[in-house]
Amino acid sequence: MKYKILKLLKDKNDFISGEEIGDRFNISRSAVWKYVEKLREEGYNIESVTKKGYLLIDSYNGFNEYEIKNCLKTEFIGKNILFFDKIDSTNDEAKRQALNEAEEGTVITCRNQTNGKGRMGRQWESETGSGLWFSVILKPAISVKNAVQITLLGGIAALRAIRKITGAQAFIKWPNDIVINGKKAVGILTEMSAEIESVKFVVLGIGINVNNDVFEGELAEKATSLKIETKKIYSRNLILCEVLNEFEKLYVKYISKKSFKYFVNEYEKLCINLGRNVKVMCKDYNIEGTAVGIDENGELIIQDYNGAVTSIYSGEVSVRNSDGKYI
Ligand code: BT5
Repeated sequence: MKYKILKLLKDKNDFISGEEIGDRFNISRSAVWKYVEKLREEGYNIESVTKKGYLLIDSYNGFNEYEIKNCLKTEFIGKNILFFDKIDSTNDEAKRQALNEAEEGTVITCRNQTNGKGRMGRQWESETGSGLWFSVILKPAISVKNAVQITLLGGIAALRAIRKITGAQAFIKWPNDIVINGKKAVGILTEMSAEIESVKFVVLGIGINVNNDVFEGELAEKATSLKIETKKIYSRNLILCEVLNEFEKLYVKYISKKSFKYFVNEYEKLCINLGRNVKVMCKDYNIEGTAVGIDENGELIIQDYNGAVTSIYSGEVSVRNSDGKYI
């Protein structure tokens, strides 16, 4: 019912009285008021004026399944959406759902993520009501070593969506960040369950700082949001739909071509690492050099200062920015 009232407010685009809404849906005026309160709690800015009724001022902070379904253009990604007001981690929930036979393309998202995860046990700060935290369950028939390519496709999809919606000069920092003006706005965490060599399922988790106003502590220096960078507020519904729309196109092509090589060109153009000095911390060793390309497996190609060329499959990368600082 509350979303029927929301639709009415949107369509009307002007004041509408509680009585008129009540008559339309055969509910009392006090029931209308309760539903309007619920919409406000979800972030909708609805004004009420005596004798005039209710007016929807803006919907930017409203984030829910109803709005997402309205703007999604995909065939299968996000057809099944599990929307939570609060959840520990959308990746953890996605893994639980996948183990419970959730279908491919299932999307888990939430308003509040209480235990957002980064890589290697790190934390992902998921402030209430301002960011977009979601995970997609995928069941690609790929080998374990290729699963990292899903992270790269997720990066391209998120980047395309962010550039299209915000116009921000965003870049991918291989392998799992998107940065704007040298600060991190997006983090991606891909996890999987595998049997010997082949993947059973992959969970692609993406965190986008959308309307955050400020970052504190250690994040003050290194994190940013779309709002901080562009001075505008964005609808998380719209950004989620756009990322999923883009991701489905990429994923369908990836599955049919069975290779990452068709994406290398675009990835290289979007990647901030290339041509820059980088320091990479891998599991057992560190490398410093110039990032010279992405190979057809999605690995980062580095030429060290002795001229030796190595490809890195995964690692912790710092890139030297134009001001000489590493980001
Ligand atoms: C990542 O890890 O960047 C992966 C983040 C993935 C988050 C999504 S949200 C939806 C899904 N559900 C989850 O539980 N996770 C995924 P990593 O490269 O390890 O970076 C983590 C580091 O980024 C932290 O140690 C902080 O320094 C920094 N960080 C934490 N929160 C941040 C934020 N909101 N914005 C920017 N940087 C952040």
